[in-house]
Amino acid sequence: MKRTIISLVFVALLVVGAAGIATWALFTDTEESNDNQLIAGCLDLRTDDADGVTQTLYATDMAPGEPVGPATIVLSNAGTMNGATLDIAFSYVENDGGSNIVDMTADEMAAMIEVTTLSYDGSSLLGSVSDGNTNSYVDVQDLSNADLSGQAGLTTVETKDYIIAVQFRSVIGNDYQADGITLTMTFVLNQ
Ligand SMILES: [Ca+2]
Ligand SMILES: [Ca+2]
Ligand SMILES: [Ca+2]
Repeated sequence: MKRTIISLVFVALLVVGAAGIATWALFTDTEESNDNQLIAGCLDLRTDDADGVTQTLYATDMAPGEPVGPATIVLSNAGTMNGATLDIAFSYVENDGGSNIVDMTADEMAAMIEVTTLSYDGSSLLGSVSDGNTNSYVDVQDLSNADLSGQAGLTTVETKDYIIAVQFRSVIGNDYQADGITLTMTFVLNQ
């Protein structure tokens, strides 16, 4: 319910001064505001217009040199408040296939998956990822150590494309057969 109460207050002041006696009559208009609601706005980050997407990149039986992607995720903000910044983070866990004679670690496998495209809102992020494992190319292991926080945010009306493509390195030993990882990409929208 929304109410507005208006009251008229008659004020009479009697001022006695050296110059004599003056009488002041003033009307004051007071309005009251009721039912004030203070409800926090919200940020609601969406990936492809949903709360989370799975299997953006999916490849089994990857062969040396095989590209995967590019895959696009459309990021949007379905909340009521604009988001000032967006953080992007990566993590992975081991997810090996069967008949794995030599078990390479998740880190070793991630280092063999080169990131060939990584862009947000039309700008490449590859330059922001350092080659931490010094193998001379940007790979998924590097992504997991990269600080990609503080990207431009999302207002409630805009969408921005996030694009990623990877490629299994073409020169890779047989020990990597049947090894695998599951990569998780996390997007956080901040006020
Ligand atoms: Ca493994
Ligand atoms: Ca690297
Ligand atoms: Ca193996």
